[in-house]
Amino acid sequence: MKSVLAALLVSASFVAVAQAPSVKVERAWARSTVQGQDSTGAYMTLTAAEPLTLVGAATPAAGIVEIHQMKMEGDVMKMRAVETLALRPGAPLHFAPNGYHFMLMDLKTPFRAGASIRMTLRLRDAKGAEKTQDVTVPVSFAAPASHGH
Ligand SMILES: [Cu+2]
Repeated sequence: MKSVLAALLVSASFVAVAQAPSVKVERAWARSTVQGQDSTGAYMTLTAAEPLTLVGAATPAAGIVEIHQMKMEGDVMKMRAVETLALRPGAPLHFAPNGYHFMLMDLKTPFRAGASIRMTLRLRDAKGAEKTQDVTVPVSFAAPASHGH
């Protein structure tokens, strides 16, 4: 009886996770690399349905993933690491080459255009519970065609 209940609980939580992606992920892409290059950037637009904090990301394709921000300081463009990023419900957060981006370092394989990598986003909800979300990120030389610009 106990094991049946446990099995029911496990399948119920599995269904809940599968049905409720924490964040809508759009326009994900990672920049292809040239020979000898051991870091690159990954970009996407994240829209949360509830207040969430992005606390990190990981991918089997890279040893290190950091959240970075490009910012003008005076007349110099600087890149710095950001520990966490708040996602406000319904407000898209854009990761792009000239702003926030995922910095993928210690790459395990070349990033070839046309391939894709898997990334896992680590998120924390308002109650402090951590969850993860898997994202498939296509690799390309440049951002995918935009919407009507
Ligand atoms: Cu960076």
